[in-house]
Parts: sequence; structure tokens; C-alpha cells
Amino acid sequence: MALPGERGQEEVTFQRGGAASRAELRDDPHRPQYHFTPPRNWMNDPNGLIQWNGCYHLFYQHHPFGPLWGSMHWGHAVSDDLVHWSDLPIALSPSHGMCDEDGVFSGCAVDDGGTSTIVYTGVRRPDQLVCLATSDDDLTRWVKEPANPVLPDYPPALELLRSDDGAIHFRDPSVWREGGHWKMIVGSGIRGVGGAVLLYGSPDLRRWTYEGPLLVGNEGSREPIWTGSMWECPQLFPLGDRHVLLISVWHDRQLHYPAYLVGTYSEGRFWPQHAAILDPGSHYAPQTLFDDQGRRLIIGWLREQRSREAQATSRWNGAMSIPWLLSLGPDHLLRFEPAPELGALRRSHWRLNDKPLNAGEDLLPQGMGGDCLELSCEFDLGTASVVGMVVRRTPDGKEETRIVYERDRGCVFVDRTRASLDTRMDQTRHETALTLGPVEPLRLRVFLDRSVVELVANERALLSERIYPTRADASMVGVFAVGGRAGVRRLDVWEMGSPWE
Ligand code: DQQ
Repeated sequence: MALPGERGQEEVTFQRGGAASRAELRDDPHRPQYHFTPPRNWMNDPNGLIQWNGCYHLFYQHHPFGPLWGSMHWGHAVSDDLVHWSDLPIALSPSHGMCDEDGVFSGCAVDDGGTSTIVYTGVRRPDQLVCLATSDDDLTRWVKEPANPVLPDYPPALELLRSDDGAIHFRDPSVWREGGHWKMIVGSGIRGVGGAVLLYGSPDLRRWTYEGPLLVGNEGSREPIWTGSMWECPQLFPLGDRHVLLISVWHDRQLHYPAYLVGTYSEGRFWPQHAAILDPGSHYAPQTLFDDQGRRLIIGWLREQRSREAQATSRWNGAMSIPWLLSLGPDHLLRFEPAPELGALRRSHWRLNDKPLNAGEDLLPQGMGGDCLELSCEFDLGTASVVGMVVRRTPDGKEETRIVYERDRGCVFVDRTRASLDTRMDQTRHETALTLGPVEPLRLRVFLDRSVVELVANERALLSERIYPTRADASMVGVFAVGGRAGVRRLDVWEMGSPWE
């Protein structure tokens, strides 16, 4: 048997077991069904999102030998509709004695004149350097470039942030074609200054020239948002009449949140005009894809929010967000719409129209509910100070999760204080700002998938959280108002099928 981390027998066996693992884990009450999860064991960042011969390829950071973060490989799945996925063999594994022997970290995939090419982070402590791999067989078998690392050094005259063990924070290359050349950005941080995105140029993906920082943050500033000391998984892309720079904020060994800046890109620099947190909840390290329908899609990693002990004894870890379509609103901030392909999973449907909501009362329609649902609700705020939805509620109310809009404070959050009788799960409240116009109704769209609550409010406030109810009867749903009368204009609830069945 091959050693863990080597490409060999163990890995092949693992891949053959993919369908069996999925079947075996299907009844785990916390394992999401229509949010992508690994066949088993650990998964984190989406990597190398690419459409190839009409199919969507999702690679992901993966530890194939355990449920916690460990030796990083690239897992791989393919789909022709972003909803039904098939597992493919592991695409990349660390190579003993090579510049990625300690891990194949995040990166991207591009079409190099017909050759599919992965640009990834090869880790050999303390180095994190840019490496390449190519495929000539529909993205299944990958061959590493003999000259790896193709970017063998760091930019001169910059004091890059190092971690306590000396590792240099320089990772997650993202590459695009521009003016007949390749451009690449790499996530980093400048010691004592803040997160940084460093820009390179190349004629052939193999010879890179440093062109300067695309943008450097200020870790001491909280305006308009705090962006910490290091930026992971950067991506720059055009949207509407601007460019968007996506980053994931890392600071002091903690993963904070994905954030984005909207501005202009010229002369090798990014000039930010607006900035916001993309999702303050469990979402991290998202990546986008521009598809053949001209859509900019985003998918991120939804982290577990249960105790480390619960994670260590689980046989899988991590889920992907649903694919969201991105656009830019008139305020130059992002708008999020669920990929319409998800509609293929809708099963039974319930609807309520024009129902008054009395202050302090929950409206819990009998017979409506489940643990894999899509919910869409439009509220009239009336005189209420708070309105929201309840999901995963037991008939006796001992477990329930509340999605709350607080009008005065202009925010949405998921109240998880009673989400589970198991109090070891994380109950931190993450708020996302939402100020409604004077006559604007509140519109909530929620994608509930066992332990995932992923939502968008009024197409502009994104929030995902994880919940771990203990009771099988935690399936009721409802709506509520506090502090005054409100109304439900329309509530739609769909039971969602599993794409794996
Ligand atoms: N995860 C990868 C890194 C990246 C981080 C390692 C973000 O490449 O910076 O698994 O979650």
C-alpha cells in the first residue's frame, strides 16, 4: 500500500470507494444533501473552478485520509448542471521530495491554448511557491511541470508576513489572460502593514515577472471594513462597469471572512471605491467562474461550526455553498441570485399568501417543513421592529433556529442559541447589514440543507451558518413578527431532493 500523501494504491482504492462512502454517509443527519460535500473526510477551499467541454469542474482542498485539515490534495468533481456532481480521481497529491511535499494548496485552472493547466501553491516548509500541472485527458490525469516551482522566489524588497514556524505567507495564485499575456495575483501580507495582493506577468505561465503590489491593505484600519494582516485566495474579475477584488481575510492564525472591494483596475493597480464583507458567517475562500452563458458564478467553502471533537469523530467535514450568480447593484455592491439550475431539485411545494403576523406570535403552518428545503418569503414590515423565519423547530420548541431581521439596527442574523440541544456547537452571532428603503419589503431566500442555513436577504446580504439539531423531529418551519404587526405577502417552501439519488 502506498504511503498517505503518495499517489498510489490507497488513493485509487479511495476513489473507487467514493460512491460507497456517499451511500454510507447519506443518513448522517448533519450531512448536507444538495450542498456539495466530499465523498468522505476533510474538504476546504474550492479550487480551479473551470468549465471544460461544457462541463463544470470543481476541484477542492482535500485531506483524503482524515476528517480534519491535514495533508492537502486536490479533490475533484464534475457536473454538467452545477447541481448533480460525479466524483473523479484525486487530481493532485503532494510529491515526496518535491516542492509540494508538504501540501498542494489552493490555486486556479486555466485553458492555455487548449491545454488545461492548474496553477497551484506547492508547499515545502517554510516555502509556499507557485507550481503548474497540465492534463491532456479531459482533466482527469494531471502531470506536474518538471520545472516546478515555476515561481521559485518571492518579490524582492518586500517584507512578507511569516507565521510563527517561519512559513512565508505567499499563496493561492489566480491567473487570467490579458492583452496577449498572462497575469497572476498571489495572496500575501506585508509585515506590520496589512494584507497584500501581488501582481505578476508571464508570456507562457512558466516565466513570471513581478509587476508590483496590486493592492496593499492597512491592518490598523476598520474603515470601511477591517481586512487583517494577510489575504488568502485573491481573485480579480470584471463585473458590470467595474472590477471586483475578492479576498479572504486571515489574521493571527484565524480565518475571518471573505470580503470584496469594487473599483477600477488600471496600470497594474487596483483602485478600490467600495468594500464589504461578502458573508460574515461560515463562508470562506470563495472562488468565481465565468461560464459560457456569460454568468459570473461564485462558490465558497462553508466551514463546520461544531466542536473540534465532533469534527474529529465525523467521517466527513466541510460543504460548498450553492452556486450564486453575481451582479453589481446601483450602489456598486454585489447582488446574489441562486443559480437557477437548483430549481431542478424542487419537489413538494407549499404556499401561503397574505397572512397577518401578530406581534409575538409564531405562525407555524401544519404539515409544512423538512430538513432540506428552499424557502422564499416576502414580508410587509408593518409596525414590527423584528420579523423573521423559524426553521428546524421541534414541535415543543426545544430546538429551533431563527433567521432574524432587526429593523432599527438594519441587520440580519441567524439566532442559533436554541439550534441544538448539544451546546458544544458554535452559537456565535454573525450579523450582515441590511437597510431597507422606506417602502421596500423584506425578501428572504433560504437554502436549508440539514446542517446548512444559507440565505440572501433582498438579493444583497449574504449569510451562511451551520446548525446541528439533535432531534429528528426538528423539521417545522414558520414566520414571526415582534414589537408590532407585520404580514407575509407570500411564502413559498419547496422540499429539495438529493442530487445523489
Ligand atoms: N486554504 C489553503 C490555502 C489557503 C487556505 C490550504 C484558505 O492555500 O490560503 O488548505 O482556506
